Amino acid sequence: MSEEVKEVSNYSADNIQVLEGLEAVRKRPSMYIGDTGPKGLHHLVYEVVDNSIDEALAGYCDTIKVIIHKGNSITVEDNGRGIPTGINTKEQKSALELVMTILHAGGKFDKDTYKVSGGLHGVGVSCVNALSTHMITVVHREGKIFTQEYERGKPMFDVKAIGVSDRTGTIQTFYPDPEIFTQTLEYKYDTLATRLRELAFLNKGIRLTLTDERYPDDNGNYITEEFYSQGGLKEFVRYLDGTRTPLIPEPIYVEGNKQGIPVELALQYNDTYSENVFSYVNNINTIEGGTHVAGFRMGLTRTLKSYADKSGLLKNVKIDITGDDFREGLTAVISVKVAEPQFEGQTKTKLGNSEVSGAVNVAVGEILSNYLEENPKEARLIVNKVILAATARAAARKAREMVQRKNVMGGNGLPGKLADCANNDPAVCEIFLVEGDSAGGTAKQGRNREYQAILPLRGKILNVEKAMEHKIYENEEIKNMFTALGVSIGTAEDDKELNLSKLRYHKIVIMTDADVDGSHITTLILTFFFRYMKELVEFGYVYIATPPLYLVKKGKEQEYCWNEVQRDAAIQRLKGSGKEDSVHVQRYKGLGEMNAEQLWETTMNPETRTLRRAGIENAAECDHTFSMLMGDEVAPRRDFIEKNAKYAKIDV
Ligand code: 0RA
Repeated sequence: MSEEVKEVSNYSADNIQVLEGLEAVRKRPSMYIGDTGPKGLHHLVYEVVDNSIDEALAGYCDTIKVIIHKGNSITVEDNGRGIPTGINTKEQKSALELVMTILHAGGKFDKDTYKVSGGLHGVGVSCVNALSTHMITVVHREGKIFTQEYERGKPMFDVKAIGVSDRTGTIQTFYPDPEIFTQTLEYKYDTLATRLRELAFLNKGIRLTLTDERYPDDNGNYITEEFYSQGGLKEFVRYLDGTRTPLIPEPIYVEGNKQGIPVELALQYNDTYSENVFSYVNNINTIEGGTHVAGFRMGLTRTLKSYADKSGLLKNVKIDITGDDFREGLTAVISVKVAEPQFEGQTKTKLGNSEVSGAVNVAVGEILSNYLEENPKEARLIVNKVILAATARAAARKAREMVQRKNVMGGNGLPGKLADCANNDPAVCEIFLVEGDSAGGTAKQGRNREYQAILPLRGKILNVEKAMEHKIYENEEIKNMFTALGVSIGTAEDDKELNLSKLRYHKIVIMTDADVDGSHITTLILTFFFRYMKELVEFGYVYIATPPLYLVKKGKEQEYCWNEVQRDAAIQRLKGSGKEDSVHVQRYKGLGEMNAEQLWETTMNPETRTLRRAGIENAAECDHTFSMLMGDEVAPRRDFIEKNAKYAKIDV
């Protein structure tokens, strides 16, 4: 939260200027909800849900329903006590009206509630009200139904009773304002579902449902899902690991209050080599980590090290074991609730409160040392895994040094397969990673060689989810990618930091066939970037090309189509009054079926192409997806590909 927001709230505490408060939100919405793009739009929902979560955490609510209506308005309904509707004597207004029309009003009417939820910006429901053309609040409370409605944050009438009720709860419906959300008003089901699923894991026992009324099926039924977790973070860890093979039967789990700080954490080791530690403070994903993560690492290293020493398992081990080695193949989630969190860092998602470190350190130490004492068989599995990690690390360092050395050689060290571009300003340069030599050839002919480079990749690239680190640095295609991109990795023991200062292209475009094999290869390459060059994805350098699926032709007229709807429309258009059989439809099975000119025109020319940018919207969900796509089980992968097939009529 920025300082300025705080000022507004302190100011309004003793001198409430309702309209001015909400006008400020409308004037500078990004200051309150981050941005006015899709992120900010979805943030409105989280803001309202957070209030209901708070009511649930206070112990008064166990069900929260979210509905996406036709036209992209949203309803959030809970079965809590209902926002108080009585008249606040000081302001001579209904408490409900104050909550809905004053920045940060929520907490002031209920000082006893330990407010632990609250989204990243934690600005309250009045902001949602300010940024909606219309908002309707309905409260069931004290045997009655109360309501009030608003237009762009301004009450349309005083709070009024409109009926009797035998339940309690709050129902909020809002219509995001197109004057504010100019980019899009469209809610993404999956985005909301992912956040509600996450909230369910983080707040066990709360039932969250999502219903989408926009696209009923043929029988008029809506898509609806319920998110509920009894096991909390233990189930979250299981979910994240998806189809990875666990090392010990059950995640190690602890929930408790340490030094006055509620700490919940779960951890499991699996048969991969990557570390996946996710952390939350007050239900907010702390992407940049912070004191709670530091405490976790200290506690883990300290406890495992001392157990390993004591148990004699390290007797014949000559190499040093580092902190990293204790976290290879580790999946963990840490969730703490902090009364006054200090968020630092670039994205304000790094916890700064020093007192939290000790609390988590103690919590993980206690649970882990008990576990190791009571489960010697599992303890041995874990320690042996750590020793293996330390051994492999030595090999990996050697392999990394090889890649590094090759990079240092400069210009002539570039891979032979790379058709480089003439320009050497990374900001304008693009590299296409193309599946197969033949498509690579077409792309070389079709490209603009001034600023477009082509790197053909041979067949399936290594599945980095399943390979040990040194194998990855020894893989030919991967080495080629590192050298072509000009990216290197630190070779110091504990420094695997990516060096992007010599990155040679600011657009890295994955270009594969529009079929199942192609999307699998895209996923493999994305997995590699996600695991080994995450920053490239985070900085938005990675793109996916979208080659067309069809060419519809009649005489000299022709249209490219990317899906069946476009194809059928094109057929209709070209058919015109003429005979249908004069229209010819070609289905592109792969990039290789296009000639150089066609590939340029449809897929590579910046004027006409569509690139999809790869992004990490939600790191935890991303991890789950990758583990599932790259894991051993075939069925979930097939389901996912079928569900997400960008290309209809995919041949699975
Ligand atoms: C303050 C006091 C009380 C309830 C709430 C806030 C409340 C707020 C929201 C927002 C969404 N759902 C909510 N449910 C409850 C109740 C005080 C009392 O009844 O004694």
